[in-house]
Amino acid sequence: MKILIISVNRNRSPVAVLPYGACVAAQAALAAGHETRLLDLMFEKEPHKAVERACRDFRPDVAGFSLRNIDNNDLRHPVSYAAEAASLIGLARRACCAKIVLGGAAAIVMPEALLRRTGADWCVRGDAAAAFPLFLSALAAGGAPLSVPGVCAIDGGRFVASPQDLSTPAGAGLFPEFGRWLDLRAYARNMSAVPLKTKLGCPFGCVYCTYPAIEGGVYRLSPPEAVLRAVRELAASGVRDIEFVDNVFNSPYGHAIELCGLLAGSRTGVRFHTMELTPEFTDAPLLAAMGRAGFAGIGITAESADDRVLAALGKNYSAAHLELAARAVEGQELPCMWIFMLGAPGETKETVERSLDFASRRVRPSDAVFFNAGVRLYPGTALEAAARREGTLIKPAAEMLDPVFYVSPGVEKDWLLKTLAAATRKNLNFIDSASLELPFLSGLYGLAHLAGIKQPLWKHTRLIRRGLRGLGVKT
Ligand code: B12
Repeated sequence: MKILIISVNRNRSPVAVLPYGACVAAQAALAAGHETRLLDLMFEKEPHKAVERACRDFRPDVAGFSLRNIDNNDLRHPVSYAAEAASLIGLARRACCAKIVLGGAAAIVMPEALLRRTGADWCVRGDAAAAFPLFLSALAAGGAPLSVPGVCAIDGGRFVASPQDLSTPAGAGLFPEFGRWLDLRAYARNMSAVPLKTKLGCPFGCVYCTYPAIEGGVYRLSPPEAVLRAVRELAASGVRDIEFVDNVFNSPYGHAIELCGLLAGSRTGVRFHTMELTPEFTDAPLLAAMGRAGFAGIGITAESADDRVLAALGKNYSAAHLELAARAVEGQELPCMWIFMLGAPGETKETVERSLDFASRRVRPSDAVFFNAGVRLYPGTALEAAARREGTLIKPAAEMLDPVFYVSPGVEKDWLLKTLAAATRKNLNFIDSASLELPFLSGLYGLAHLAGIKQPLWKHTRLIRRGLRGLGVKT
C-alpha cells in the first residue's frame, strides 16, 4: 500500500521538537514493505497547501496523522490543536481517498474525543513499531483492523476499542533513520536535538500523569548496546546533539549508569541532553557518569519542594531528595534546568513560597528554573477523578480537548500567576510560560546557531534576559 505519515505538530515552544513518533511510524510501514512518505509540517509556511499537495501527488491508501500535542499546556494562554488537526484531516479527505488513521501521544490519551472531532476512520493507540504494521496488514488483507490490539474507531456512533498491547519489547523500531524522513539541518538551525528513547514505560504513580497510559506501567528497556549503535549511526550522519526523551532517564538507575559508561567509551563527539531526571536518583556518581558520557545539559523535574504537595502528587521522593540532588549538582559543572509545577494538589501560599525559596536558595545562579502554573487535567488520571470529587472539574471527559487545568483550592489562580511573575522578574534565571512567548524566540535560536553557540541555549538564560532587558524588552 501507499502510506503517507503526516506530523501535524508546529509548536516551536520551548523548542521545535523532531516528530520522533511519526518517524517510528513511517519506518515501521516501510519495513513492512509499504511505499511510505512522511510530511513534516513543523517548518511548512502553508501547512494546508502542503497536505493537499502531498495527498494529490502521492495518492496514499492510508494517511496516518501523528498527533503529539493536544494543546500547549499553558494555563495563561491555552491553545488546543484539535481544530487544526480536524481541518487538515478534512482537507486530506477531500484531496484523496485514503483511509485516515490517528496515532501519537495525543491520540493515545484522548482517542474518542479526537476521533469524533476529526472524523478520522481509526486510531492506533500504542507504539507504532509494534502496532502499525499489524494494523496495515489487517487493512491490506481486507480484514477487520479493530481486531488489532490498540485500534479504536467510532462505529455506529459508539466508541469501540480493542485493548492496547503495552508489552511488546522496545526494539530496534525505536531507532528510525531520522535523516531519511526529516530535514535534520532545519532542526539543527533551530537548536533542536535529535530525540532518542532508551526505554518505554513508566512505573511511577504520579496522580496527574499520562505516561503509564501512553507506554504502560512496566519498563521495557532497550539494551544499552542498541542505544549506542543508534547514537553511532546518528553521529556518523553528522548529528551533534542528541536528547534522551525517556519519561525518566535515571530510572532504572543501573540502566542509565550502564548506558553512560558505554557512551563515555565510544567517543562519538555527540553532546547529550536530557530534561527528564527525577531527583530521587540524581546523585554525584550519576552526574559524574553523565559528565564523562558527554552530557551538555540536564533537567531535573522536581515539581515541588514541599513534602505534602509531593505526597499529594504521588511522588516517591521528598524535599530531602531535592536538597541531595542540589548538592550533587553543585559538585560538578553540568548546566542544569530545574522544573517545578505550582498549583498542584495540596498547594497553598506557603508551599508555593517554599518551592520559590528552594529555587532561589539551592539552584545555582548559573542554572535555570522553569515554573509551570496549574496542572493540565487528563481523562483517566487519578487527579481527574479527585477534581471531579472536589467539584473543581465539571466538564465531561469528551470536552477536555480544550484544556482544563487543576489549581489547588488552597491558592488563587491570580495570586499564583502574580507571585510567579514577580519571582521571574526578580530572578533572572527563573522562567515561566510567559518567557517562552517571546515572538522572536525562533529567531533567537537561529541567531545562536549562526553564532556557533552550542546547545542547550537555556544555559544562557540570565545573559539573554539581561540583554533583552537592556534592549527594553519586558522579560
Ligand atoms: C520528552 C518530552 C518532551 C521534550 C521533547 C524534547 C525533544 N527533543 O523531543 C520537551 C521537554 C521539549 C517537551 C515539550 C513539550 N511537551 Co512533551 N513530552 C515528552 C515525552 C516525555 C516524550 C516524547 C517523545 O519523544 N516520545 C517518544 C516518541 C517515539 O513517542 P511518540 O511521539 O508518542 O510516538 C509513539 C506513539 O505515540 C506512536 N505514534 C506516534 N505517531 C504515530 C502515528 C501513527 C500513524 C501511529 C499509528 C502511531 C504513532 O508510535 C510512536 C512510537 O512508540 C512525552 C510523554 C510521552 N511519554 O509521550 C511528553 C508529551 C508528548 N509532551 C506533552 C506536552 C504537553 C508538551 C508541551 C506542549 C508542554 C510543555 N510544558 O513544554 C511541549 C511541546 C513541545 C513542542 N514543540 O511540541 C504532552 C502531550 C499531550 C498534550 N497534553 O498535549 C506529553 C504526552 C506529556 C503529557 N503531559 O502527557 N516534551
